[in-house]
Amino acid sequence: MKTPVSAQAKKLLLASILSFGLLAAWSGSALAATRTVTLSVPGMYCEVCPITVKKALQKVPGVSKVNVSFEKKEAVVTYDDAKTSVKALEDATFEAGYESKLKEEKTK
Ligand SMILES: [Cu+2]
Repeated sequence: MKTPVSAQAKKLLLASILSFGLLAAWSGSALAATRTVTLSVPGMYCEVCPITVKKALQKVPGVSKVNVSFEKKEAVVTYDDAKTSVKALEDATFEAGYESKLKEEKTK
């Protein structure tokens, strides 16, 4: 009528793995505050468009860097993901008259 030691040890091990996993997930999201994404902006048709798109993106709170390429029809945006989101960036270009869509994300 006694609990085998190995069963208790297994429980302990499982508990520590679980809490470590949670901690890793939590600190991971807390550290990934700065993100750089590439938005595809297919609607830019002349050389003034990128300026309009750039201004719209720079107005979004949390955005630290914007690079718009007319040739590539894309915008590379660096932002603080605690303050804004890809959705907010897409909305900002949309309000300026240009639809945009997430192309790729680099985690730095
Ligand atoms: Cu234009």
